[in-house]
Amino acid sequence: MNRSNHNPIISRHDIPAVFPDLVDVSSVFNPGAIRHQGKYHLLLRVQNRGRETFLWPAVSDDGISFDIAEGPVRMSGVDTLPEKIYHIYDPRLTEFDGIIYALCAMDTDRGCVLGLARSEDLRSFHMLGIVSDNDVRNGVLFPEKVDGRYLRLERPNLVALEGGSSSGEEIWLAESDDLLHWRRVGPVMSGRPHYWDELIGSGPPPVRTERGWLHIYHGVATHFASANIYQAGVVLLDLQDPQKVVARGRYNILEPREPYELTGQVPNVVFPSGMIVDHYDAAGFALSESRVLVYYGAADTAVALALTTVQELLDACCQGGE
Ligand code: BMA
Repeated sequence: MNRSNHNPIISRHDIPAVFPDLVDVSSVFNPGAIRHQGKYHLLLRVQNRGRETFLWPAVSDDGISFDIAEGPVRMSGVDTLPEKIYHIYDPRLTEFDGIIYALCAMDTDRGCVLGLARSEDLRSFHMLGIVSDNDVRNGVLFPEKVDGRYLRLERPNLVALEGGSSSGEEIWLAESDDLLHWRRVGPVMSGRPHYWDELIGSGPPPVRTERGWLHIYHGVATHFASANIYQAGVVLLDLQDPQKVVARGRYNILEPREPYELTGQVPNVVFPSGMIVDHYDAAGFALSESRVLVYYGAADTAVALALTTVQELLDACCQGGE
């Protein structure tokens, strides 16, 4: 993928001050992304100096230059949840019938769970509830039903990282009839010990192409002495049976190299969380020559953009692949 010349496209200086909670914020990263009514929308993860988390909308005509909203989103429904929610973050955005759904990670006293919020305008959200078991992160909805069921990918956090946080080495498929109650179907893919993607988790929601579901994920190399390295890679899943991997690239497609990726709150991190394909055909398949915009968190500090095409991503799935 090619980095935008404007990177990082959004940094903490771009977030307007909102008194008293959000003045001189610490970071903005891991955005959800969606094209809605002809505009490119991001839902940014912003942290203030209290290390509290806010979701913050931004909108653009070209996908590169964003207008940041005056303030964070309004989120109703959180106070009525049965437990304390410390942070709502890393939203992945999907639209069904004009409603935008944000599937988010939420930190609770029993670990990280997935929360599902809905919005009609990307400014006000309503939290529908906790929609996963304990210790799950990186949930992404498929953009349409398959065999009459909603599907999602999710990542159980079964691996404890040094320093206390948890991660995982498997991405699972789950299904639902109503978006609220989910059943696990089975594992889709595992990390590859010793290589670039030892631990893995979904990036943005999968995209439908004629060759399969195109899916960008992140991989963590843990075998370096001082720091984990977060990179991005790509996999193709079967259209009818997304539990089946059709092709998986052997190489990462983006790794931390630029100063804004190497240095920050968490060094050595590129974390893809949003992906927008400009053009689809009449049947809803992403066109192979279409531009693709991939939004990622850089070092858990800023938002960056990488550009590619559907065809280049498909090619990358097969490069040296299985
Ligand atoms: C993951 C998540 C992400 C974060 C990444 C790098 O486990 O916590 O939110 O961007 O680590 O720190």
